[in-house]
Amino acid sequence: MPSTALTATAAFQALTTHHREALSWHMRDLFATQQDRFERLSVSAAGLLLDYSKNRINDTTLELLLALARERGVEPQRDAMFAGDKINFTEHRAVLHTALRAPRDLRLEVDGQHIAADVHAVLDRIASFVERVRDGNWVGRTGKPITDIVNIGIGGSHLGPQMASTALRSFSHPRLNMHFVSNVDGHDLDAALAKVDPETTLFIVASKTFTTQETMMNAQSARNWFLQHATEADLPRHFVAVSTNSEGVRAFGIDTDNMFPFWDWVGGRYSVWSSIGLSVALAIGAKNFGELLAGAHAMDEHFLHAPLATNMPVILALIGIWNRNFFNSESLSIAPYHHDLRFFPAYLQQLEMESNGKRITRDGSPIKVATCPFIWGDVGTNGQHAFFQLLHQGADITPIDFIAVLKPGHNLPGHHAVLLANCFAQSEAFMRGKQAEEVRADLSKEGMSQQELEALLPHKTFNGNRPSNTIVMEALTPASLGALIALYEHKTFVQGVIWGINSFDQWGVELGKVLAKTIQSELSGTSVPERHDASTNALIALAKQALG
Ligand code: G6Q
Repeated sequence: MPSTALTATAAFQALTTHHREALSWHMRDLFATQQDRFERLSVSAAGLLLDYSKNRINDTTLELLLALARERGVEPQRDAMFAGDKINFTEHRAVLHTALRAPRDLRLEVDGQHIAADVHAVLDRIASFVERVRDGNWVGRTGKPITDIVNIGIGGSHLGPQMASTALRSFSHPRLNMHFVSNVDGHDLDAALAKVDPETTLFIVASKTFTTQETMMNAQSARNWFLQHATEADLPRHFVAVSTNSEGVRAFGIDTDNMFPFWDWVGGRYSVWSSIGLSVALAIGAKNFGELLAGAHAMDEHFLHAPLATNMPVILALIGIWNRNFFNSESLSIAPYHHDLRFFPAYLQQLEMESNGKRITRDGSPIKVATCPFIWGDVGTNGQHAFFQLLHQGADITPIDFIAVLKPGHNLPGHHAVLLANCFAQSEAFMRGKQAEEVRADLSKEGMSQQELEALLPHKTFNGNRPSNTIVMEALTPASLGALIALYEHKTFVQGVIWGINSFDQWGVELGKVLAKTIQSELSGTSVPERHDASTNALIALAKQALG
């Protein structure tokens, strides 16, 4: 593990010098002078293609970035993660989401636990449960098959299941409607309960710790709602749990026979591959869930064995470092051109921002450079009619990851070609821009007066030179989605290694879990709290008055 500060490394310093030169480049010229730029600056792996040619890079940039990856120890740290070393040292935990999608014959033992045997024993249990629900043999209390699944969980126990179930909608069982309840705001659960029938609904209480306030409250309220229509004896047919905490599950009143376990070496935001993915498996079936795991495993194998120079997660990470630490891009926009991927930006928001939203390095000292950019975005083409204006002409330069799917999952003629045309046209426009001469020519054709033309010119000119990556897949399938998620997981890991931070703890989230407790007790008490500032006291008083 490197102990040198990132900024003191030879590679970082060389990149700083090189960046001064890069400031004068325009990507239009780079494309004009390098005919094989796409061939040179694209890579394929696990059914995905990454086109990173529309970035402000040349061969030297890549060489220097790869040298940085080597100097920071990406390869040995990657190997340590896969081998089960306790790289999450602030929580004394191994980080083994890759083992969740490894084949049965993986030989890996951690703390005396034969990892693959345990993983596959749970996967087998999930498969048999899932098939019983899907084929109608698991019935509700009145003998009717299950029609609705309500996943109750938050954060890592919600975003992955919701994103993946939605993404794989066209693989879903036609009888099963999926619902996802996360927010402690009762409107969330209320809206879901309004849509379901207690006779045919299965609730999954998904919580690694089984202590998370929001999930426990929602689960309790769902249980109370259910018991208005049924008896305690009916609970086992309608409530199952996913957790690492069997005591908590039992105390809540769910039989541990109906609990699907996982392990402390699975981080919440990396847990969709574990039992936390139960709702996904119910939606798409055990075989397709296996395909999702296989797609991720294919990306794992690529990440583990491909040379750094052709290693897709490594390259995606290094491009991000170049944009963040040298061009100072504060955010990264994610633009999936597929409606079923609409929750993917939010999923990545947690994956990257919770993993790398840190400013203290592994040796406890503050980092001297920026770390994770803000991750945000929305599906194309919707974003084009809203925030893309800023991406084209705003004062900040925001890199974009476009995600394009070549074949649609529907039969509506015409739509998909229009969708893809928009995706490719946008990345081209961000790269090329529109030069003053082109604008002038267009406006002259319209017969505009010279004076008006000159006044309009700066507004209609686009500098371009705005970077983007395009990730392309043939079709949105369980396997390609698995590979896509794993790509970003490993990208996140590589960036964490380069920044020298622990990507696998989340003390800010833990803080959030306790912060509200003081005010909550004050809200339910009788006296007006006085220990806060005037603003907070007044807000509490308002809420107390309203809540009665
Ligand atoms: C994920 C985070 C966080 C977590 C939720 C839910 O990496 O730790 O988002 O997943 O707070 O936690 P539980 O699953 O324990 O309810």
